[in-house]
Amino acid sequence: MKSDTKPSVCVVGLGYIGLPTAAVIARAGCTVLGLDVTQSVVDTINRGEIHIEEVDLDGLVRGVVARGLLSASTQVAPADVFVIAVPTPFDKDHAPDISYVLAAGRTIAPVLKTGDVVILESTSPVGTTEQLRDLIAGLRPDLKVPGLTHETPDIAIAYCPERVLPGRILEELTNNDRSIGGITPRCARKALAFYKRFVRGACVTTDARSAEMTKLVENAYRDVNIAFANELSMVSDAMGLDVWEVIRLANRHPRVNILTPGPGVGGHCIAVDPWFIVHGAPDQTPLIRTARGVNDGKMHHVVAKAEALIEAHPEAKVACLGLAFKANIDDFRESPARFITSRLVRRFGDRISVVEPYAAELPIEFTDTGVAQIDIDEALEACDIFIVLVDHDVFKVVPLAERADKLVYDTRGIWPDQPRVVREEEARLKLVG
Ligand code: SAJ
Repeated sequence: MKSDTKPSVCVVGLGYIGLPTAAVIARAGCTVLGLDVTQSVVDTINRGEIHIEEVDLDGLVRGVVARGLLSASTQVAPADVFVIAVPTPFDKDHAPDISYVLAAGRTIAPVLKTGDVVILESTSPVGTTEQLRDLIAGLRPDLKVPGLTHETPDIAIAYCPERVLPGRILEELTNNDRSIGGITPRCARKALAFYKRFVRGACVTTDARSAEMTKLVENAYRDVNIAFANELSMVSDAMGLDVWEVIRLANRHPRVNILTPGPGVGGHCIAVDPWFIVHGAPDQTPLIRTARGVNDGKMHHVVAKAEALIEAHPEAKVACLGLAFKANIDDFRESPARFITSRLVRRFGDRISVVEPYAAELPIEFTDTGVAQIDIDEALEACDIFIVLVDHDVFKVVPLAERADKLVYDTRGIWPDQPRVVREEEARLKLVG
């Protein structure tokens, strides 16, 4: 592939990362084939539509499909660059599952040709890119692969994780710095040349294993720091302190930046990726493992505290605010709010109503429970107890005048002006030591 021509690209996996990535690469003028195993996903994209929610993605996909720069298929075809963005879940023992990555390798191996670049983007345990390389070497003994030949390899293989935030994916795909880890420095250079076509952030080259670990470290760092905030919130409950006040004051220190307590850690990244490190070095990761335990334990703390509050007011109607795993998005995967609400519904039935503006309907576990999905105004009319589980903007803007008489358990600190009467209530309920 000569450097002045735009490479043809095949993006394997059209999910939350793959589809935006394919669309951004197409917008840069490359011809992109999106590959997915699900025919309905392929058909949706070929209609210029999308199957996931992400700000501005619909307009971008419609445009690049209309211009013939992006198309989707279940069948692989030759390309100059292959970007693998498939899921890497973990199993019940928190062991990473790279079967989708290896399946993608088996899919593209037959069509690889001299000069091609293979880039793995999926969050992966350290050493996965080398396993992908070995798989390709086994399937294509005719190709000289990097790291296994003393001659110039026929193809380049690299690892380049994304670090985008849902809700800001298109902006961050372009502007975030990226780590580009080559199996060899030549591989890193080939991948760098590709990313420079659409990435404005700094593209920092390194080796594949360091790039794999970088991604895991970024998310483990965040999980440990969220765990510190969550532990503070549980300590403050035990001591009858206002954790929001304590954090607000502590963060005025020039070198202290305590994150925000919540009802636990959701999503398929922060709650998952640290386990990849723990699984790789089980005896050297007590802190990372413990942080996971603190964040998962916070969900149970919230359930217990909410149950005590609700039990103490048998006549009260309860509104659970939010089911999403974080603010202002419609992603409910691994959501602490969803877990907590389902536990409260199991205990209190239709005394519980759910306010989730980003859900067209309640998730399946609420079917046949008699639980109503209402909006915030209906909740303010009908409910006495508010369990705030997600910091959606639409909840934040409720003025004190409309909620002053409510009993509020605010796990997100969205209403710092809520009267302290609730604190005394907690003392009466023996929620505080
Ligand atoms: N959370 C808190 N308190 C905080 C921050 C977050 O309770 O102070 C909770 C959130 O409510 C949510 C969970 O943690 O339940 C994760 O939220 P998040 O804002 O950390 O974000 P994700 O999972 O959407 O995105 C993270 C980001 N990683 C980092 O910030 C280091 C993003 O940059 C990554 O690309 C993404 O993981 C990923 O895909 O790996």
